Amino acid sequence: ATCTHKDRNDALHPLWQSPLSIPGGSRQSPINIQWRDSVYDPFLKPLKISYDPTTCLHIWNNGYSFLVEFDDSTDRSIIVGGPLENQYRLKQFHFHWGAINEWGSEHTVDSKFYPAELHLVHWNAVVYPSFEEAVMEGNGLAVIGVFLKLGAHHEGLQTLVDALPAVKHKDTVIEFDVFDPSCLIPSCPDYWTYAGSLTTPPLTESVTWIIKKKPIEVDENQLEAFRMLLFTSDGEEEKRMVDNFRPLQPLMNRTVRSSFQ
Ligand code: SG7
Ligand code: ZN
Repeated sequence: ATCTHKDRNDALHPLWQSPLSIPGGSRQSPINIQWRDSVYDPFLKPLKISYDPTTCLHIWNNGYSFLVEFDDSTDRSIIVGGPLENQYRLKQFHFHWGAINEWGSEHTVDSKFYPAELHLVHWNAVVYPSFEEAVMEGNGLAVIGVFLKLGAHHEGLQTLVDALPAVKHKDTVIEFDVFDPSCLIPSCPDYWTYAGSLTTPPLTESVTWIIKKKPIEVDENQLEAFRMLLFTSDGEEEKRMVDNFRPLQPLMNRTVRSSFQ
């Protein structure tokens, strides 16, 4: 069966049924990446990723997604290069996914949705004293986006999936001491980059997006484990955590650059 944008938007989380979904900025995210309209930039450097697995702290169900949070008090887990002028520190990663495999990603490529999308959120600790301040500034954040597609079992992701039943309800946190999220990033160096925003309130236009061209493969059971999580707290009527993505935003006067030809 074909799935239209309307079908997908009808499924939206209450967060996006409020006026907050109409911010009226000029560099909002997510966007559709039109492959043929992206512009190869030969000056874009390769992105260098260097994470220390021991900076991993815990997993938290915040009632919208689950976040894996890192100690960002030092430069132990960082990215440099790519489109970035400074090095950026890893703060957390999280995912967005759908109720079914036909949608779930925030970004699309040539209007194609993937069933899920990983976001690794970093902040510019060279220029700003805290994450909270970086969130408010144009060059404050850098988010790596990785598409998840249905395919082979993902060994690295499974460690995380095994921990999810313990954070089923909103506002639950568990220790998650050692994890290297670089196992979730495809080794193919190709990416698209554009200037955008956070995809949840406060929707600030502070994000340099770096979207990896190549998706990672995960299996059906692993996506199903995401869909077993709940938006709701223990004791409330259970609501499955699915369709936690923001609708596509207009490109406006922006260019998507590619690191590849
Ligand atoms: C998820 O996406 C959470 C948020 C995150 C938001 O809802 O990961 O993180 C926290 C701490 O609530 O917001 C400020 C921030 O990172 C938006 O992040 S995103 O634009 O990469 N999707
Ligand atoms: Zn996100």
